[in-house]
Amino acid sequence: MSSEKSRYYEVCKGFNGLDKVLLRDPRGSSAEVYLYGGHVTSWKNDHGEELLFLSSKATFKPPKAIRGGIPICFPQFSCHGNLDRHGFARNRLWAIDDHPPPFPTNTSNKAFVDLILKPSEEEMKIWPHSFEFRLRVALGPGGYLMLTSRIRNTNTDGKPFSFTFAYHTYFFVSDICEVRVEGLETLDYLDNLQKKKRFTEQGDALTFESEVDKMYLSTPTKIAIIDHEKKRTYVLRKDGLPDAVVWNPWDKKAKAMADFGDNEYKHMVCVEAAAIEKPITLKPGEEWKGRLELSIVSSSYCSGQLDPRRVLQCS
Ligand code: TA6
Repeated sequence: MSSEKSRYYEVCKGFNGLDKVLLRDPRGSSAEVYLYGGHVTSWKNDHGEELLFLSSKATFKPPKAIRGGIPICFPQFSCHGNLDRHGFARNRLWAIDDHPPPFPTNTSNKAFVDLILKPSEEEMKIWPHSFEFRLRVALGPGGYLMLTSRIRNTNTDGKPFSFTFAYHTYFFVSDICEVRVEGLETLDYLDNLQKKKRFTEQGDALTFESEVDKMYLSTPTKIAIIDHEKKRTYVLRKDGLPDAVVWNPWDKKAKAMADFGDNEYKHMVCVEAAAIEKPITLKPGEEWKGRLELSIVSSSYCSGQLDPRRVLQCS
């Protein structure tokens, strides 16, 4: 590996000796990706502050998924099918892809890693489809984090396949009661706490005072997560992912999850870029691309007024 490359990229051992890749941007921001699950577990700004929530009780023991960071739900979101919840990609070992096909967009990023997942014989028994899932995780100048998934149907039997998908991002927040999510107002959603009954969101920002598990349909490509206390706004941009899921387990569910601390619900919110309502169908040879870009803006960016609408309107 060239010295140039190692400035931005390093393969090392993480928890339980699992392989991980460290990405570094010379200005100080960084990210960590485990080959187990193709799972981003850390994203830090150029002050070294962690921006993703990772449970203090997360287990790094296959086949259990890692609790926190950005789990990848594929080929099934939640219980939308007969596979285990959220599919199998998050509890499989991915490989580093040293010879990825040319990347669709011209990018100046140097801090990136390409991972690849192909089905094992085991998978083919439960989901009889041949595919190539390429994931690029990139840390941009200025510290934004970008995940680009390219999924290709490589079936040789002429069969198409369909799947649902989510980047199940756990954002770190200082106090969930002080968080607002902007960009989902007036949209229809399916409430997972009410047998997926369909509702229309009220006209104001989403705030949190109890368990939330909602699947928003056909959302804008930008969503803002505002952490008032931290004077920080996460801007989530997405392509190829029409839906968005918002989740906080609150106290009871938190206590019921072994790999989650009883009070940790106060410091996380999941806002997940997803394709659920209309499953994606690929014929052999076809490829789908789903992109997630996370960035942060501080309140000063909006001249002191934390005006999320301006954030969503800004470039
Ligand atoms: O994305 C929200 C959700 O589907 C919730 O219903 C909740 O189950 C959460 O995912 C976590 O799922 P997990 O399988 O990681 O425990």
